[in-house]
Amino acid sequence: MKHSFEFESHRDNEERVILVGVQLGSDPQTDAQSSLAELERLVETLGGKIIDTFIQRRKSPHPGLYIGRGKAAEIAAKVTESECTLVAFDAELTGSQQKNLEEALDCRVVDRTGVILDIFSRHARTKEAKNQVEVASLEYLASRLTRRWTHLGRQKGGIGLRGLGEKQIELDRRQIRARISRLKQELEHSAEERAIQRLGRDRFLRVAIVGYTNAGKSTLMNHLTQSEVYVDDRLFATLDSTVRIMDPKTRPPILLSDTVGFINKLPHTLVASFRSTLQEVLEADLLMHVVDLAAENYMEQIRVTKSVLDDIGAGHKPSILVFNKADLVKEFFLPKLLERRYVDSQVVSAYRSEDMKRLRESLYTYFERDMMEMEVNVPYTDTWLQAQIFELSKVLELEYLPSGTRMKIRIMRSDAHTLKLQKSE
Ligand SMILES: Nc1nc2c(ncn2[C@@H]2O[C@H](COP(=O)(O)OP(=O)(O)OP(=O)(O)O)[C@@H](O)[C@H]2O)c(=O)[nH]1
Ligand SMILES: [Mg+2]
Repeated sequence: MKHSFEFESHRDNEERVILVGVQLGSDPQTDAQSSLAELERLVETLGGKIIDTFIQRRKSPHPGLYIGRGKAAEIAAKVTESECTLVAFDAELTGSQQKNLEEALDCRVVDRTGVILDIFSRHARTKEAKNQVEVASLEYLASRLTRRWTHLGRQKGGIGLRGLGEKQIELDRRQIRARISRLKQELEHSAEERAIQRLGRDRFLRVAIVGYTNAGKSTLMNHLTQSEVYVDDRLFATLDSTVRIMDPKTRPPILLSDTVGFINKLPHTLVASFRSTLQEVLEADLLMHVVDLAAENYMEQIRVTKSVLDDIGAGHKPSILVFNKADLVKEFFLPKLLERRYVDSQVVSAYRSEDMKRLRESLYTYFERDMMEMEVNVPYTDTWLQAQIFELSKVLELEYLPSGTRMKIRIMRSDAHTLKLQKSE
């Protein structure tokens, strides 16, 4: 009986993973425990089974092994005893640290960046997202090309970019560089296409939904726009940016864009290669920063999101904070408290239609501050201007006079300026 149970739990391809976290004295801001819990979710997203967890407190990383020798020996014993197939470090390891650890532990080793890159490469759907992830992954692998995967590779398709690694193992650095530059050229091309698409949306008001992974960005996007963007309770469900109109009736129309989620220690190569997707964020008129109120460390998630926004140059953008998943919160006083404490914030549940209505209204009110009321007289011959006015402004009154159409409108100041509208007498 025991034998068959053992057989069941050792399915082919199932990674049996030991997690290792290090609380560094030099970095008291991040709490190793919650960071490790997050790595656990990341590894589980990849189908790994966690069999044990280790945490070590150190002043600074050991140059050769990251962790201390004693700790390494302790983990090595556990690896053998538990038939572990992968040790995942909640850290960014150098290529040589990773190699030394694999020797010391006699087991494959992956770091946090490798895990995140693996999730991204599995979740990428469009050609552009796939290329972006491949560039980031190749850059990561280029610095750690060794033969260790052939030596330790007993299973296929495990965690940590092995698919890509095995494919690339025969390639030398020069070939990798060549592939990276070809991919970058393709990405350049996609970026140009994106820029052209954006041009067409130039006059619309643009809100970019940003926030930590799994905060509910896609769900909010769906409920605010009544559309169907892919939602999943897994990390990094969305890797492409999607743009939708919030309510076809408002003038000017408000566009929402959903984009890739952020995470603590988001690999820099990823941020760099997702630059064109993140361009949507840079060009938005307003950021809607979504926070998962049900996450224990939501304050930390706010901090991380802000620092990624700073990194990509969007730190100065006007933003509103949307605390989501209020339906999961038991403290009934919390919503009031948060809304009072943070200016321009709102506590919602994406599942409550009254909350979505209120959020839509506050987005609209936000832009109303920059709108003005004016009366214009448009000659009947100027059909282009008339069309623009109908597209971009809310027409309050309309009267056909011999000299043209007299309109009372509400319009964004900037649009009135670009259309060179003049108040009629
Ligand atoms: N209870 C509750 N669950 C929510 C709410 N909003 C979203 N969720 C759930 O949270 C999970 C993540 O939602 P997504 O919309 O995929 O999150 P995301 O921010 O787009 O995540 P990534 O694309 O991975 O960055 C899903 O299981 C949703 O159903 C909410 O208001 N209340
Ligand atoms: Mg999403």
